Amino acid sequence: MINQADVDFYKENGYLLVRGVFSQQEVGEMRTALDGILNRAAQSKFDSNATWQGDYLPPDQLKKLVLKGFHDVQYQDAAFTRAAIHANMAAVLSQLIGPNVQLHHSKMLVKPPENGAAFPLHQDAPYFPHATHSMLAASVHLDDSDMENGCLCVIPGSHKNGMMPHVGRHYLDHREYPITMATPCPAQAGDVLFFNYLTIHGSDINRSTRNRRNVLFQYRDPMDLPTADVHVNWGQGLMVCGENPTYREYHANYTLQAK
Ligand SMILES: O=C(O)CCC(=O)C(=O)O
Repeated sequence: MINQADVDFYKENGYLLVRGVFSQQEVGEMRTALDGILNRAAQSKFDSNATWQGDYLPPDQLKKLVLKGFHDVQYQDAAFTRAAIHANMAAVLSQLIGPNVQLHHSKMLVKPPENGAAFPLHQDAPYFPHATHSMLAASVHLDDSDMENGCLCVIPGSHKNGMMPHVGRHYLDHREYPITMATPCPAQAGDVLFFNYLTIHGSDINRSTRNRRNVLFQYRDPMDLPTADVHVNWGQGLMVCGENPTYREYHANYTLQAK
């Protein structure tokens, strides 16, 4: 899927867009699976709007925004289990992370038309810091995305600067790091944007009449251990066949123990 020049690009820039990782048929299956999760969540007590709160937008604008941001989609539908371990994904991951790759968690990021939520620029590392920074996100595009419908944007090379102070662990100071300073990464359905968890990234509001549906998988080298007892999730509960008939949240109850 990728060559040494791509690996070098990732190392230098902290991100890599890989085209056509998933076929249009596979994208279709994931869209259907995602609709199923949205429907089951809507009928449960766990339905919610996951739009990031904060001072990065005026309150009247922020309150109109919607994000369906449910976690661990592989617990809900086996289409995402297949995606998480897809041969093309594995081929890229083993070149970017190494021969051993472990799923840390996943989430769906559905920005509905016209009022789909924004993500102010941030790193993912403060949410789940690890010792050797092997962690990366693989954001699978289920729709064509561009600046109009809030595509992902990155600051190339920013992963080299280590972990930075975030406002309440959420995002960087938006006055110093406006979304406009990042490089847009437009992509097509089936493409995957890989970016290191230290790479500064974010996305703008979906102002278009189109959906912007992404599913993001976080992976790491299993030898890269967490340095804080946060977001601990060893990947238990994978759906291997069929669907989870009721929408329910699952949380691992692990604590870190020093040996
Ligand atoms: O999908 C997006 O637009 C951004 C998602 C993101 O930055 C995150 O979940 O950390």
